[in-house]
Amino acid sequence: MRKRVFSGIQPTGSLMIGNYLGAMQNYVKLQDDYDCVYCIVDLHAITIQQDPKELKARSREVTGLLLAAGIDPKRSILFIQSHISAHSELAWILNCFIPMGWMQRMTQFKEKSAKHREQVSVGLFDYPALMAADILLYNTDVVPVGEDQKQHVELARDAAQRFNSIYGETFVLPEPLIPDVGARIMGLDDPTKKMSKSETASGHAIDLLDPPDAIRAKIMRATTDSQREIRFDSSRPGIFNLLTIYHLFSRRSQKDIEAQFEGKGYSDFKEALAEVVIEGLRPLQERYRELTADPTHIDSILADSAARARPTAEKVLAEARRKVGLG
Ligand code: ATP
Ligand code: LTN
Repeated sequence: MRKRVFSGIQPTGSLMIGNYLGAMQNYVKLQDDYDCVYCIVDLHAITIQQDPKELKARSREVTGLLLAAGIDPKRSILFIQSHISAHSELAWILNCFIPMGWMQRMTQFKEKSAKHREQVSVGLFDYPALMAADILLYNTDVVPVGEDQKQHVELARDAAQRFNSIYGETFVLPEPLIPDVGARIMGLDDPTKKMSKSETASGHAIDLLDPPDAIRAKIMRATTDSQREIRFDSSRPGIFNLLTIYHLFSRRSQKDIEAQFEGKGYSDFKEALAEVVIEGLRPLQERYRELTADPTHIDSILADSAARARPTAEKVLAEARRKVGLG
């Protein structure tokens, strides 16, 4: 039997190259060797207030982009979290086993609550319990994510272990899978901050559906430093981040890239980077346009996938309910 992969992505904004390089590329590759389940986590998205129409449209857009990137709905499952109510129900049960102290250590909550000070919901604090439910419902072995989600996957594992030690073997213990390079792409406008799709500053992220001119403009304006050499030097976060993006899109070695730009200026490098990103995204953008030409296509894939995911989720939930003594 193949091992199980599960991952989730929030419909909170336009998917951008950080999501692509940190997570989506791994989602696609893993399909060859694992049984994969990918989820558009709209229940996580509402931990921060969303416009209802936009949330629904974004969920379809994210689905279309995952398909365009190479998720194959015949081999893998791709569904919307709120279509399977077991996620909310198991999250409640896990809530009752996760100590407050574990949640209080979550760095994403600290960062997001500082940013959205006026509307920090209980849901935002509790976000890792819902994420643990997502993962544990599908007997997940491996969770491909960017660096920022490692702590949450570890919490899911700890929650599973705690439940199992009280009630006996119930949940499979998951492991995070984080790429060696590209796990933390930084903002173009501020290379000390993680690139994030919900950040609205116009020069911050390259969206997967950005037209070539927008990509060029954003890269040409990207923050670098006042030095000259084009080298992979992690103490120079701006140029290091741009070089990492070049490396991942061009699939060329770091040594080759440094040799190519030896003696050249930042603007030559940025022009070349823009072309590599434009060409790298072109096939995905074309497939996205084809896929979305028929507006019913995506909804039918989502309905079919949810129907395939539901039996596993319901079985695991029933087992957890029984162990706890519910019903
Ligand atoms: P938001 O800004 O709404 O929190 P996000 O951009 O962080 O969203 P998520 O939906 O939370 O995106 O994450 C989807 C996947 O992309 C996760 O696996 C996450 O770790 C990964 N990811 C997000 N940002 C980056 C980044 N800058 N570099 C690498 N991977 C990233
Ligand atoms: N919290 C994650 C999204 C997410 C997820 C998951 C990732 C929700 N449930 C389960 C992996 C497994 C994020 O913000 N990227």
